[in-house]
Amino acid sequence: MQSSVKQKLLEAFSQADGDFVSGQVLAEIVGCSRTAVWKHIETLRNEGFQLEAVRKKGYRILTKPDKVTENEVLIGLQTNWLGKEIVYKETIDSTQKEALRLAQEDFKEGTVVIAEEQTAGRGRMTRVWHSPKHTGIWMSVILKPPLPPYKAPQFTLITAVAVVEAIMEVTGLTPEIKWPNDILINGKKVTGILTELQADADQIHSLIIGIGINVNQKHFPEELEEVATSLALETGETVSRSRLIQEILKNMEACYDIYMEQGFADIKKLWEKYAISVGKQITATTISATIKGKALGITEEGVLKLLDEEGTIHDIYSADIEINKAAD
Ligand code: BT5
Repeated sequence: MQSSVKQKLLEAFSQADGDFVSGQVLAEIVGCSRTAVWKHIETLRNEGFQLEAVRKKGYRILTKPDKVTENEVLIGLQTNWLGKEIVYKETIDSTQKEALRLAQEDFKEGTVVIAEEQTAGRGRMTRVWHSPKHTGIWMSVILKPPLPPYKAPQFTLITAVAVVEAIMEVTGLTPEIKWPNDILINGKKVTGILTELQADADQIHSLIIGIGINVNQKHFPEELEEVATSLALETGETVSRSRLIQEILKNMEACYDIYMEQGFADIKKLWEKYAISVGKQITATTISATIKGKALGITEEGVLKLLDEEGTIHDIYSADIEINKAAD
């Protein structure tokens, strides 16, 4: 649909202020047939508008889609530098890829790439991140902290704290963090974080922090049904994605500033407060081994300390963890 047609239709609905507009009137406004109007209405529905059609009355708008466009996020954003530049894409392969490209092009620290839909959203390693349109937050934040690369994992933890607090603020839910990069509600994954970096041996050039949040999905593909949830499923209400993005960016900026000024200690305390795995019996699956034991906590560098049954303490840098049923 041409954008001028869309604009005319939306203007007509906006003027009707929730009342019906007949197909005939819409056809005249747009300058097309009534059949063409019906097709345009279908297109709007596919874009997320809820439109009611009643015979002899016409069409009326029930809800507009919850948008995450640049303006929607910028208006009301309470940050000093984070998210002041938003790159919005209706559809993209992966916001990580785009952010990585922009970081190489010298886009400023704090630039955020947001997409309505990802066709090749990715998780860690080569895993797929399910990112359907109109329902989730799929975004990547470019940071350029002047730090050595071994500090990068801390940013996953900083981000997790910022996201948990934003979800609490916006929905009243109490999410929990599963080390290193999952946020769960009632044991199901609502958010995944992916931290990627460009660096040389001594210094980070840029950190690309990907955040994927299931916000308003009502269903998941079969393979995710048991393990994934959304904020809407947990609250029973639709949640504003732009408001949540604003809250995340505000928290992330605050956490980042605290971290750069005072180090990791305060963020670590918050992280431990929200983490479910600390003190529990877990199984950690790394690339090379599966280790069972008690999660003792995280180090200043964000490394998980795991005490196995023989009394050996392992440093886990990256793994998938499972909390064992017989947790103590
Ligand atoms: C993650 O990986 O959890 C990191 C996900 C990061 C996604 C964001 S979205 C914006 C940015 N652009 C991208 O392309 N990516 C980032 P990992 O821990 O490896 O978990 C991946 C696993 O989570 C998959 O193998 C599935 O089992 C599961 N999964 C996939 N999509 C999901 C979803 N929407 N909700 C919950 N679980 C999902």
